[in-house]
Amino acid sequence: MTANQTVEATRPTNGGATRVVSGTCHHDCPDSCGWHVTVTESDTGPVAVKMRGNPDHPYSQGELCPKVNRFIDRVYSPDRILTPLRRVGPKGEARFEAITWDEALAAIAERLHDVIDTYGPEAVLPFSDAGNQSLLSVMGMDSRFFHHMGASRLVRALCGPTVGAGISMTNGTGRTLDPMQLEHSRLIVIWGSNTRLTNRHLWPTIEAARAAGARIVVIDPLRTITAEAADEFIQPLPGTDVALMLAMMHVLIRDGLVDRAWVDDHTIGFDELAAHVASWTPQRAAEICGLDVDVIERLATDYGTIRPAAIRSLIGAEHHTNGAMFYRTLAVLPALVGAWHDVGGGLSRSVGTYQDELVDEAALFRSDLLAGREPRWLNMSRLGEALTDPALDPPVQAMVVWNANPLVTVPNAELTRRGLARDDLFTVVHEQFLTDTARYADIVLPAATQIEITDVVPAWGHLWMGWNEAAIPPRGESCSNTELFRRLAGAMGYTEPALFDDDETLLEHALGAKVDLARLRADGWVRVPYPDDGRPFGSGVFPTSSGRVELVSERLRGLGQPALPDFVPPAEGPHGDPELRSRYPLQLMTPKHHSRFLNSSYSQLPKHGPAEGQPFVELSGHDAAIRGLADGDLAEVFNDRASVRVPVRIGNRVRPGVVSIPWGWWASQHPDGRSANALTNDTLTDWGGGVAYSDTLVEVRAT
Ligand SMILES: Nc1nc2c(c(=O)[nH]1)N[C@H]1C(S)=C(S)[C@@H](COP(=O)(O)OP(=O)(O)OC[C@H]3O[C@@H](n4cnc5c(=O)[nH]c(N)nc54)[C@H](O)[C@@H]3O)O[C@H]1N2
Ligand SMILES: Nc1nc2c(c(=O)[nH]1)N[C@H]1C(S)=C(S)[C@@H](COP(=O)(O)OP(=O)(O)OC[C@H]3O[C@@H](n4cnc5c(=O)[nH]c(N)nc54)[C@H](O)[C@@H]3O)O[C@H]1N2
Ligand code: SF4
Ligand SMILES: [Mo]
Repeated sequence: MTANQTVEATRPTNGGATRVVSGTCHHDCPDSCGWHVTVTESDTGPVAVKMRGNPDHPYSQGELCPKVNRFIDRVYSPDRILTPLRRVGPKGEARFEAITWDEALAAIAERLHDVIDTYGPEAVLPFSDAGNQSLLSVMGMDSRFFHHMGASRLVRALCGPTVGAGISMTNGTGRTLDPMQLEHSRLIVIWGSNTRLTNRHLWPTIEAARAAGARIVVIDPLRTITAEAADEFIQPLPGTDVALMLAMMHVLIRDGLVDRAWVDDHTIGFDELAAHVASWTPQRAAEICGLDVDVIERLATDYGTIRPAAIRSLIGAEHHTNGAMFYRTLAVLPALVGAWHDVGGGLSRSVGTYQDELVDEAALFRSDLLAGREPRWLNMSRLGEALTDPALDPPVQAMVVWNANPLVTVPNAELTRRGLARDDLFTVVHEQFLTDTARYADIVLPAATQIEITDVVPAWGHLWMGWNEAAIPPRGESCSNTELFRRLAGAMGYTEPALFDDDETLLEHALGAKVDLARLRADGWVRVPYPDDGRPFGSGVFPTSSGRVELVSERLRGLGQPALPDFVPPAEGPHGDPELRSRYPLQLMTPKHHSRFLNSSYSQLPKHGPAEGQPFVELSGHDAAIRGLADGDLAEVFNDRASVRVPVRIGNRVRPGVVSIPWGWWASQHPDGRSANALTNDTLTDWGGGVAYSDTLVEVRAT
């Protein structure tokens, strides 16, 4: 099967020829599934009529998911933006008129030049995330364009960098175990990941391990669908897991379950760690985590005695002020029991670093176009602050948004809204749909979808880099992200040749040295290099300065962080500021929850949103009863940031003291126009630049 080859040559009833084009899903999802798009030739050009999983894809094996099974509906949705639009009403009201690309580009160039002339180029803020995580679509031409301009730079850390920064402090790299190796594990601890929802194509591997005798433990503050499928479910209070990990270390050392030979050969700082965790008794952790002592004892004993032992995690647990410490500490556990020694042992998280090794980022991003300038960095998690802070010099006067819907995805959303509503802010949004963010744009530009773009998808959840062949041309006047920046560069009058490279040249620059692109295109995917014996650290050498796993970290000490793993309670958490807790005693979680949603990307579509019901807040029976709330009552969830009105659902997913508003709905779909992120905390994580969505305290009352 080849990626762009015609595999069927039939004649449908309308007389047009049919072909099947192979591609790869672009969503910010670990699974990066392979698909087949059936295309029919019609009088008006090629039409995509069907999309199915590619049965030959080595990871997804023919299955897509409830989000993407209806991707064709998304592509041909009557709500797709197909022409440039100019705002004609107040910001947020979504009154626009269609204009031509020439008009749009002229208006954008005039305004950006004005801003740059008056305030300097740093007054321009590029804002993007991973709406399309394909190699060229996620970053490249935009970097070149904004580097050449000298615009502010964006710290993109809503998702993932905190995990990597945490694990690196222990292992010297964020590189981890290939999740497919879990098939060899006999203990799988899924720690802060909702695999069956967010990483569904990994579940068969976990079930295969279970069939071969593996025990599956899930550790999560929420009783997720993954927790329900586990052999054991452990439900700590949010943000307290580091205490649990320290107590596990205590038990492992106390009971002689440490692999001393491996520890002596491959770690530094064991004696200091042992002295430190001596006081971290299961009793102490049990009180902090809200767990029973015997649960902690059993978990530690299982972890110290069952081999191969693997820990699986993704992202959710990083969203606390101690999020990097969570992952730094988690990475210590496999070292203590020598788990890396075993095939199927160790810590499994992103395998993106294996893919990154094939990409020449310098050639793609062209930082040299900064020409010695060092524009400031603004953190995407603090977008509201960046747009409203009177002390910011220069102020952000123009913003170009693509691949992102920040009004829905960034914490402290009402502050973002106040920023976006500023009359003196010029906002350009390149989008497929009129999102909450696009409603505030001065100019909206139409974006193509993945089946209209040729690109390469480096996966972070498995080892296959996928080719994505455009199945149909861009609909209407939409264009890809790379084409957007070529057009903007032309409109600005820039002449730097690197700003006009076509996609083929870009792929050659980015991958040509290490990947046979013709082969990738023909085969549809290539497996990235990974150790043949399945063990990422089989040699026992780690890329830290000591070459060993750093149980004690001088680098962390240098950053003003604890050199040893330590529990730092989040201020807005179960053991945080007592005054705040007296006003807002409930911990709010805003997890991914809906199988038909992918972040903010599907809730507006008729076969996705309505099928998932409507936004709600889930409370335990205990918390509902003491507030006089019954199932279905409309409640107000509030804190100092905002208040959100949602119906109550009494359920067993949350324990007393914890509530949940599943995330993914747009603010404009909430009854009072404010989403879960109106309430969430925009405090940054300890290190790594991420953000503490889940350190959010609220109160709930009847309305
Ligand atoms: N409360 C709370 N907030 C969260 C999270 C949470 O769990 N709870 N999760 C966080 C996480 S992990 C993430 S990754 C972020 C996700 O945040 P985002 O990346 O902003 O969200 P997405 O919905 O994946 O994509 C955003 C937009 O990209 C657009 N898009 C798709 N393809 C293209 C393209 O090719 N070109 C252009 N121009 N646009 C395109 C889509 O139409 C969509 O509107 O949200 C974070 N926010
Ligand atoms: N259906 C669907 N699939 C998706 C997405 C989606 O929106 N919908 N989004 C995609 C994206 S962008 C990403 S990054 C991945 C994320 O994949 P995951 O990381 O698996 O998903 P999350 O829901 O962000 O978080 C996972 C779990 O972390 C838990 N958690 C939060 N705080 C803590 C803590 O303190 N301790 C512990 N032990 N657990 C904690 C949450 O309760 C949640 O159940 O999913 C991807 N897949
Ligand atoms: S969203 Fe994830 S699970 Fe669904 S098709 Fe895309 S990569 Fe696969
Ligand atoms: Mo994410």
